[in-house]
Amino acid sequence: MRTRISVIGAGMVGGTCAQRLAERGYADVVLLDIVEGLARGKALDILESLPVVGSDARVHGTSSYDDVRGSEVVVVTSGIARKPGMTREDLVMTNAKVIREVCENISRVAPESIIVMVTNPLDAMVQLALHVTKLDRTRVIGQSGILDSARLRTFIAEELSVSASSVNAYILGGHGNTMVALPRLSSVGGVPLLDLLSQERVDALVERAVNGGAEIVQLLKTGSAFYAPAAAAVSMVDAIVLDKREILPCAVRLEGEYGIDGVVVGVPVKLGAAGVEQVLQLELSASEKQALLRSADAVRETVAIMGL
Ligand code: NAI
Ligand code: 2OP
Repeated sequence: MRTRISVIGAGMVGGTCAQRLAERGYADVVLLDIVEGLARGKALDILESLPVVGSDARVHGTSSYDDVRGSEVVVVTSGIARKPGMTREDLVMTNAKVIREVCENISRVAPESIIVMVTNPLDAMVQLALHVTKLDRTRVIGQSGILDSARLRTFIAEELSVSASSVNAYILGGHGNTMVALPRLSSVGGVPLLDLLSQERVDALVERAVNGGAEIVQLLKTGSAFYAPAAAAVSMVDAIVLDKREILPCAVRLEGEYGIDGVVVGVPVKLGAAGVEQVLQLELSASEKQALLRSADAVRETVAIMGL
């Protein structure tokens, strides 16, 4: 039987995830939305693109969770996105209702799956998904740090006029204004970033990355970023389905690591066929550790709004 990956929510992020996954060709893709025509229409459009790009994946649009049955990975993108002036936290009550319903359905039809959460506010939604599905923390993982770090890598690469693939940069913490950039541990071609750029320039690039989502919301006006978020979520699916054991910054519930217990925040993990196979513990400075603790507190506050 071919591997099946389901994407819940056929909006901008979900549709783009489905397209990227289908083009890879390593699995069949189910795209589900409450708006049935939307999922079926996008799935059919993606399917008709595959002879051109040379993929034999099957792509199916649906509103029925029966089609999600047996999925190895389920990517959850359903819910509302930010409009100008909104924070990710403004989405909490509306999206909590959606995520509860979606996770109950995933538990019913695909209890063995690994869930990659994308819906915002990301860390709180991962925490809710863990609560509803009762799955182990290794199997419910959120996408945040890959995107945030990719934004920082992009800006560093532009500034230094080098390939972004030569730039290593990490952003950890919650996917909100308290996210924690680690310039001290960032490098370009193995050279420490702070040897190449002044602290002032680095601070400016970090600030742009932290506000990267809002910058795009301001430009688009009617929604939020989707190309880079979809690329980031699909890289997590790659790591799981292809058992890559890749070290990626992902949102995971910490159980004492970094002095944080019972809260979901972004940290580097080893991602493979079993989901999170290891939580890596970086040696943080006192101020970096403080910033991570502050970020965890901000996630705790958002989770408290849901009464968990
Ligand atoms: P969108 O509005 O384009 O798509 C959301 C889709 O979810 C819609 O098609 C809607 O019909 C569907 N939906 C709503 N309730 C549903 C339900 N109960 N069951 C199934 N489908 C349902 O929004 P977009 O741009 O795709 O963003 C989706 C979410 O992802 C938002 O919460 C956004 O904030 C978040 N996001 C998170 C990122 C991250 O890095 N973690 C990055 C980008 C977006
Ligand atoms: C972003 O960072 C909206 O969370 C989304 O673009």
